Amino acid sequence: MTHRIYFCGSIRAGRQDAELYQILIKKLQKYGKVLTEHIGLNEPWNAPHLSGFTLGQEDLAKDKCIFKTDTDWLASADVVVAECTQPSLGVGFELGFAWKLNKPTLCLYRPLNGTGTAGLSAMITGAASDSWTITHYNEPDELDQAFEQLFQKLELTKN
Ligand code: 6IA
Repeated sequence: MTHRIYFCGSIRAGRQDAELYQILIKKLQKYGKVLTEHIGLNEPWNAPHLSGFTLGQEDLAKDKCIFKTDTDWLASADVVVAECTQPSLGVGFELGFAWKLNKPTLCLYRPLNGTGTAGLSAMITGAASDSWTITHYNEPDELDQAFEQLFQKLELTKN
């Protein structure tokens, strides 16, 4: 079955992990359609549906467009996967939105990344439940099993 996967990662909050996002998105594409594939691009603003945007630009009309597209995609997603290491308001917002909609969610965090934060927000770890998983890792290949489990569980709940 092809799942609709919403991947979250930092954009305006910093693009340090862009290459990692790309690797994770490739792994997720084995299981279905990643709606937010642009997050892994070196220049997401060059994605067809985003062309015309620039990183530092604040343009209310364009931001409203992004908000509408992303919240519609989130509502239609079967599962949400968020790389939470680079703290991002947008990712935090998306996770709150996903939580309210009871979306199966996997939050990924690299404790040894050196961003200088004191750890993952209590608002993310404290939401842990059967359908809200937090996985710590250091290298992307460590996630293969977590992804396999996530999608196996999703298959079971869908059938
Ligand atoms: O606060 P942040 O920008 O770091 O928020 C990143 C999260 O919000 C991502 O998971 C995205 O799904 C969503 N998001 C934030 N900005 C955009 C965006 N901007 N386009 C699509 N999704 C976004 C377009 C302009 C940008 C490429 C410069």
